[in-house]
Amino acid sequence: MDITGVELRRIAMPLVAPFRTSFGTETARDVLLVRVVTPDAEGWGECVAMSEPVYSSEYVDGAAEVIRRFLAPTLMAARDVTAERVASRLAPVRGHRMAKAALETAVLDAQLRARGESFGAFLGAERDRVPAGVSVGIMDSIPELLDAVDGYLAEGYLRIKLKIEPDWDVVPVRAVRERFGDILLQVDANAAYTLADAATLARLDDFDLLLIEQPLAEDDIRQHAELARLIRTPVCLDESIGSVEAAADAIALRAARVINIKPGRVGGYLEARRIHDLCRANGIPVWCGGMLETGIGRAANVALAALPGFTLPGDTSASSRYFARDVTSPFVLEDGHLRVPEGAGIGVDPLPDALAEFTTSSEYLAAV
Ligand code: SMG
Ligand code: MG
Repeated sequence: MDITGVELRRIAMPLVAPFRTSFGTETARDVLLVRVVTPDAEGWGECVAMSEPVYSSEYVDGAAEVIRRFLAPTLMAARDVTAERVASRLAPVRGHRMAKAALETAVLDAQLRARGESFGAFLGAERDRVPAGVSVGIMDSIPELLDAVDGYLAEGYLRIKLKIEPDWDVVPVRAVRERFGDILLQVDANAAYTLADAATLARLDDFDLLLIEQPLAEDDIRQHAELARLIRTPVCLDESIGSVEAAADAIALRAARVINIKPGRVGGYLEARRIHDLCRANGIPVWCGGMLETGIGRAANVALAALPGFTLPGDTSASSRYFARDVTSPFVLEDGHLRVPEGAGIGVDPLPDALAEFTTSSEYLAAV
């Protein structure tokens, strides 16, 4: 495939409610969409970077700039681009995995659309629907939190994840466990603690959590191993796992008993599948994370989550969890599950009206 152009489209999507984590509050999702144009087909990728570098070091303006200046020109200068060769072509540029993932996903989408194959079939999906979990932000009060969880359970979500931070941990977890009984429950700290907090985190052992996600800083793999020896709740890594190598280290060091796979964080769906394969071979359960994706990113995530090693429900929620209107036809809960798209490529198309409504800027980079 030769790439004749790359469109960078910025959209601003209002959230149905503010989403608060240990690192900040989101009220709108500022998304960079990448459209790759080839003579045979077009493909879409969604960059998961946030507006500010607070989840990880990447951020939307930076991702757009590295694609514009370095990544897209490199790919457009190459002949016979395939998704399988994108990572090695882009390897001279260090880091910027979310930017690279968006571009690689768009290339893969174009490649699969051209040959009429779905993401699920390509990746090795073994299910036609996946169980949906939901991530519940930090709230101002316990009654508000209980109302939110109650609403999500009524909608049919099969697993609840509570965002935690120091002073919003044991009390909300206890309240949710006492009120809702035997639900699948887990927590995510987004790196808000240190090893000095081990005694507090050990108090969560009483609540039969599926896992605690990323309690410590991104670089602290060894300290996560140390923490894992001090608490009974299984430690799951998110931010720390940027590659299959990092996943192998975390498993070998016993720093993670569970891994959250986010294709954007690891450089794309091909690396995500490698991590899945590694974890499966090592008996490590994985689940698909979320970055408040629009239907474009969500479609590909749902396909990935249908692989056999994804044995825990993911943060693969319905479109309505975040958006009153999505840019594709919405993902909806059916009996607590989302249906894996079957069409070619990601299997969904942006709706021109919705795209136009949310677009804040667009630029087209043409091959020279
Ligand atoms: O897409 O449902 C989603 C978001 C799930 O909690 C979620 N993501 O650390 O796992 C995580 C966070 C990162 C984004 S928070 C703004
Ligand atoms: Mg997380």
